[in-house]
Amino acid sequence: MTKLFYIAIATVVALGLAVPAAWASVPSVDNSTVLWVNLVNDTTAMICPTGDASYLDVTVKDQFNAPMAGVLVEASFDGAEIYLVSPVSGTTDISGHVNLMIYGGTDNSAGEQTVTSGTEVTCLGVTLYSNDKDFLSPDMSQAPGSENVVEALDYGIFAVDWLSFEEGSRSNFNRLCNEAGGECVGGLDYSIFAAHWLH
Ligand SMILES: [Ca+2]
Ligand SMILES: [Ca+2]
Repeated sequence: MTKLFYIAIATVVALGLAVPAAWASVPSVDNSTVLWVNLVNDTTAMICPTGDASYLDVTVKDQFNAPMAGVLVEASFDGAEIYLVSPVSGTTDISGHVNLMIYGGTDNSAGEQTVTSGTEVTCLGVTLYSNDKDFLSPDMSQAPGSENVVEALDYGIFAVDWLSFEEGSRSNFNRLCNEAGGECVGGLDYSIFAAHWLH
């Protein structure tokens, strides 16, 4: 009887130690997905202070391919020219899903070319996604009075770039050229800028 008792205790202890380790749920890079939505093209994202442009669609699953609900997901940007209104983060729903809206603009005062930044998405210390993109924004000026709002100073930059032939221009919002006479910043880009006016 005593021997059986010790065997039982030993079994419980062994299981007690092994079970939590085996069942601990951690985000799996292979089973999770991070997708850009509303990109301008494959290499270019657009951000706006009101968050109505490109965003990240994230689904977190663990090593057993089970959705991880209620976990914090964060996105960070290493480009010095990215000006966020607020941290980009969110908590997953019961399906392990969260949309990370990006509220922010860029500082394009250094030159006409657009800015490039790395994007990293993490959950519970696990990096789910890491990649570079070119970032466009109608909020191109972060000068005093223009921080994270699309207003006159941003329009001033757009006006300087108007009818530019520079394909990589900060004001080439649709990433298309040859709109009329071969220029890259034209009426369609103005329409996009106007749609974000005072955002
Ligand atoms: Ca601005
Ligand atoms: Ca264009």
